[in-house]
Amino acid sequence: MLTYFPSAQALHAPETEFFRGERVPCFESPARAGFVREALLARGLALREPDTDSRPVLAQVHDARYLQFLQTAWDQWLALEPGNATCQPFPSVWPVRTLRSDVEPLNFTARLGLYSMDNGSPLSAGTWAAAKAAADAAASAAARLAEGVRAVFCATRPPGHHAGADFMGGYCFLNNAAVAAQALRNGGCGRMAVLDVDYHHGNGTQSLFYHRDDVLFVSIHGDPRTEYPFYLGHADETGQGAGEGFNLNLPLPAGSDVARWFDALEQACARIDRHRADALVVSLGLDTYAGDPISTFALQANDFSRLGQRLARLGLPTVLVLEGGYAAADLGLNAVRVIEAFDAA
Ligand code: OKP
Ligand code: ZN
Repeated sequence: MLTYFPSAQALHAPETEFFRGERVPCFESPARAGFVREALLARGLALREPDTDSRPVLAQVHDARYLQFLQTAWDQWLALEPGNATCQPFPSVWPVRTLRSDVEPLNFTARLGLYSMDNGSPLSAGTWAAAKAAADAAASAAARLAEGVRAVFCATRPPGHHAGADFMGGYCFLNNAAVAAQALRNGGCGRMAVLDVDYHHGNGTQSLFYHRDDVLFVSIHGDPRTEYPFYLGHADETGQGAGEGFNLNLPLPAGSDVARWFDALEQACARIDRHRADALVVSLGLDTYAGDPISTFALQANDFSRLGQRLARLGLPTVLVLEGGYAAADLGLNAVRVIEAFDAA
């Protein structure tokens, strides 16, 4: 499978995140990409650098003031105090209900909170460069599909599916899957489907397409009543306005077994078939793996082959975009299982 692997991913390398009240090494690390790279190269897959500037599509997906903030955030942080080069900014205040988000505060931490859904998306010096490169990979993949390529894998980080029009969250900054879907729409696909199989609900992607009938969003994930991102991803979220009926959430209880997960995948595929999409974008989170340190589903190695085979059977031009997956040492092999089974089917 044609695969994009932006070397700029390594530039996003914050050291720590908050976990159970403590600062711990980031789960979402360059090491993840290293294992993916090794596994892909070991299978003889060529890795490409992105070749398409995602800027025009980013301007369709994200708000201008958020893009401006994200691109300059690290420099703003350094401008406060040179010593900030060796520490990480975290938001500590958010404009929740009754507070205003239309006025951009002058205070940096207040701006960071305005553009964040949580304190779990640490920034580093190269965050913009890495996130932009991942979005460029998504735009590049869409361009290849427009040329007739059947399937493309974006082996990218940071992930994107929690990022909305004007906020970062859950290790995500730019919504790569939404960039791929929108770029495909721009390229002439009338109807798109996005299938999100990450353990966590893709709240950003859902919100970006919630009012639209041209991009169907389907997600299988841990029930948000107990699992991140908590505030979106319930079964009764079906879309709004023109988008009514074009959002399908399939939340599963934490700890659900493999059979239940594949039952949900069948429901998801049935809905995608009915949409008669011209192309498919898969938010390929691999944190449904039994060995994942922050998730509770139980997929085994061979289940990722089964997933790849089922995705291929949808019979659609497909962009697969890497999202989560934190059992880093097994991440590469699990990704390879999905894409090799897809190719073989
Ligand atoms: C991102 B993706 C606490 C760890 C949990 C939220 C999980 C983000 C998952 N700092 N943070 O969907 O794989
Ligand atoms: Zn996830």
